[in-house]
Amino acid sequence: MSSTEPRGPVDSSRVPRYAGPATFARLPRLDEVAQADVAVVGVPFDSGVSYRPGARFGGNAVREASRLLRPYNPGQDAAPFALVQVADAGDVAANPFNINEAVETVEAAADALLATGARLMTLGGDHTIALPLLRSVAKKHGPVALLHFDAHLDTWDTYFGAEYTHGTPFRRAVEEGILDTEALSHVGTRGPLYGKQDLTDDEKLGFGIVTSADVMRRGVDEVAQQLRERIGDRPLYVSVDIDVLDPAHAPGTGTPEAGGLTSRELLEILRGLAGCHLVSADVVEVAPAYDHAEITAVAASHTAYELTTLMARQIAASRQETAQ
Ligand SMILES: [Mn+2]
Repeated sequence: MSSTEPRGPVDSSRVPRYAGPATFARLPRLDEVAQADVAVVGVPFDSGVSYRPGARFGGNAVREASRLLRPYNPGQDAAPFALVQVADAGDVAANPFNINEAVETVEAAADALLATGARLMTLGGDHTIALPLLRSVAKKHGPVALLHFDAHLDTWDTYFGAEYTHGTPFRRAVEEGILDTEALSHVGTRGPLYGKQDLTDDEKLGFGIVTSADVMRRGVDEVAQQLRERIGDRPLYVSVDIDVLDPAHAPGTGTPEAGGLTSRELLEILRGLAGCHLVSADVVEVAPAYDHAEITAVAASHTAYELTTLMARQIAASRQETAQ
């Protein structure tokens, strides 16, 4: 094997999938490869939650569930770990007692990983961490398009006077000018709000909303097509709060809402984003203490797999273009 060939997952025909260390998809660690094109990084931080805590354990639960992933993705007709080097970058050590310091730590860690040329596939952690991740990505790419899968808007102003919480990252991001306000979408939104003003405020920030009911009525292909048109060729960040899924598909999360997407709908919409310039992504809010039979962690691991595949395909395609 030449040094330029990606090092893939542990061979499951030799070592059973339940054996050995639980890196994401049984891939090598970042320190075992020369360079990674996609770095899977955990952020075990949940001090920004407003209801049930526990997402600090999400990243490792997703890694454990990701043992079941196989190297070929038929949904996208691609073998992502053969196309590019994907590696597990371990966890960011964020201060659980100081949110502002944790936000700075996550931003610095993301800066360091992006500087190596890798794109980030981040496993949360609560949704607070999307803000420092977006800051870092915007330093590299300028303001990015955002596709935000979530039951909630996460554009509230403050909670108990705190500006950095898991319900506020995207308001802060718009205020900081790190999002391209021509291409902001929430998908899967539902559930009761504090008032109609929440929706008006969100619209003023520039967001379009595809509700959970819209997905049901229009279908995944039409929704994906509309999202692709809105995103165009802009650099895109995708943030997936696992509570976008119905509690039947993701019980292990901090702020569940009835009437959500099925995991099949979410995965299919993501596959429909092929061709977009996905520069980094996160999957957050997996709280394993409320999970059953790894339902949520399995859904999250497949979500991260689809996102990783999208990045791998896009990187490989742009390399082929450059080579020609
Ligand atoms: Mn959220």
